[in-house]
Order: sequence, then C-alpha cells, then structure tokens
Amino acid sequence: MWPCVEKRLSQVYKNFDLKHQGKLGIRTNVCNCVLCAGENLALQGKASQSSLYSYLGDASHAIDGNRASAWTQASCSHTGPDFNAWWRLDLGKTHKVFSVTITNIKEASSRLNGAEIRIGDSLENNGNSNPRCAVISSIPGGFTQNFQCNGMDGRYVNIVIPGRTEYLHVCEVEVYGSRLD
Ligand SMILES: [Ca+2]
Repeated sequence: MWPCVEKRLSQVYKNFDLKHQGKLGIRTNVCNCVLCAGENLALQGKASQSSLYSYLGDASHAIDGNRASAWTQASCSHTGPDFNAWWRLDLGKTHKVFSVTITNIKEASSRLNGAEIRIGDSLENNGNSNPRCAVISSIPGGFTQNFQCNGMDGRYVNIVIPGRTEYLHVCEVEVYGSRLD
C-alpha cells in the first residue's frame, strides 16, 4: 500500500536490529520517526487561496520548493485581509499524509498564530471543514516547523486562520506522505 514507506521501514528494522537486538521500545521510536519521511508531495500539487494580496504573493509560491522567507523574494503566498483566510493545496487524488512542514514569513510572522492545518477529501467550506491535523500556535519569523498528521487521508491540505480577519501568508508548505494506490 505504501511501498516507499514500507521499504524504508524494513531497512531501518534491519539496520536497527543489527545494533540493538531485542530493544523493541527503542525500535518503535525509530519507526515513528521514519514515518515522517518520504517525498514532498506538495511539489506536484496545485495551490489556491482565498484572495491575492499582490502578484508577489501568488498561492503557488508556497510550493515552489524554496523556503526563502522575506516577502520581497517572491517565494511566499499572501492573501488579502480575509475573514477565515485560507490557502489550499490540491494533491489531485487522496494521499496518506504523515506530516506537514511550514515556513513562516520573516515579517509580521504573528499573523499565522492560531492557523489550522486541515486535511481531507471535501471541498465543503473551501476544504476548511476537513479534519484538523494541527493548530499552529506560533512559528518565529523565517523559521520552519513540522506538524505530525499521523497518516491522515486527504486530497486537500488547507491552512486556514479561523474566526478573525487576517492576512494569510506562508513561504513554503511541504507535505510528506504516500500515495494510496
Ligand atoms: Ca516558497
């Protein structure tokens, strides 16, 4: 079902068993860590957002493979001041998502505080009603943070700032997971 992950897991089991035979508890931790890995699915997806602040903030800039985090580098997405502002990644088909990595903008980084990562197959409410992977409490300006989603199934990965009017900008969104087929 997940050939890439299974291959990686079997290799870790093999390597780890050679060094630590019988220490199953530690082995489990190693496997959990490996489940975070995989290819960045976002690079093959399509991005959209609730509105466009300026051409410098196109939604696709959050999946251009570049974590550059200064606004003038034109590698961040940027909506206008929307109520429930959102950014959405369409993976084309349902995937199993293990983690999402987000790079925050250098300037005005606190705008992302309280944003939610939502993953699922529905476009109801622009995808913002899909199951929640995580709430972003805060990411310092220019920094990157990883959020574990533990194998949530979904075609859409949303970032939404619920309940207030705010600009939403993200400089890179990386989605690690596996295809389901
Ligand atoms: Ca970028």
